[in-house]
Amino acid sequence: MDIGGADKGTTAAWMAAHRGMYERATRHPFTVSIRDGTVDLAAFKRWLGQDYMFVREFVAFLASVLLKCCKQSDSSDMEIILGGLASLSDELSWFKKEAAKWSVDLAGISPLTSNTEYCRFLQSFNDPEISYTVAITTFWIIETVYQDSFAFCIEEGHKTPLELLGTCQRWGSPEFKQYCQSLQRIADHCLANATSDAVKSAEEAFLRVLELEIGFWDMSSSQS
Ligand code: HMH
Repeated sequence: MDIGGADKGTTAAWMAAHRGMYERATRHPFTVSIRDGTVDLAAFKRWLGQDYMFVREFVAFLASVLLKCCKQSDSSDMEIILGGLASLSDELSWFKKEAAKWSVDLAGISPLTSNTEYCRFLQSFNDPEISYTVAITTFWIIETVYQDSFAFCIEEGHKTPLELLGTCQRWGSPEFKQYCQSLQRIADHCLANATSDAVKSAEEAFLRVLELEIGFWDMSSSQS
């Protein structure tokens, strides 16, 4: 029984408080069209090329999260972040293989506006003044938006085209969900011990990620 959120972590409370924004990010017309089987393949290819560029920037972001973690946290956090960083190596190979399958020329792509904006946000975490708490919370919500979005594409009743199932399983798998839940536990633990200023900054970063994710899906669905 939940009589006021006292048994929930901070992150779950934010997800409830900002439900509308969270759903705009995780039930976006673009990913819902994958699930419905009505997805425009040109849009999917645009997403693929842009996300490859994003993930390359995400590697550097994660390196900055790892660095902040090493400076102030215990080793169990470090192992999870390091595992995440290692799996991005596999992810970059996956993007190259998938791009070849769809004839997307990764070398010829330049970032569209929303992608550039998102990458700039990721780069801002290089600032040592940004705390580990804010960084790990940001990392958690970035991964969770993809987990929730793509898990929906393989949930019961989906009509996801066969050739897109691999993509959806990459982020929609039970293993990826567990990984996101580990990140959530780390974030909640940090937030429970953080100053109110740090909690406020982390909530702002959470909302900023949702906004940037919506922008990224919008950009993928229609080139503007
Ligand atoms: C835009 N957000 C975006 N791309 C991704 N690959 C993820 C989140 C998850 O890793």
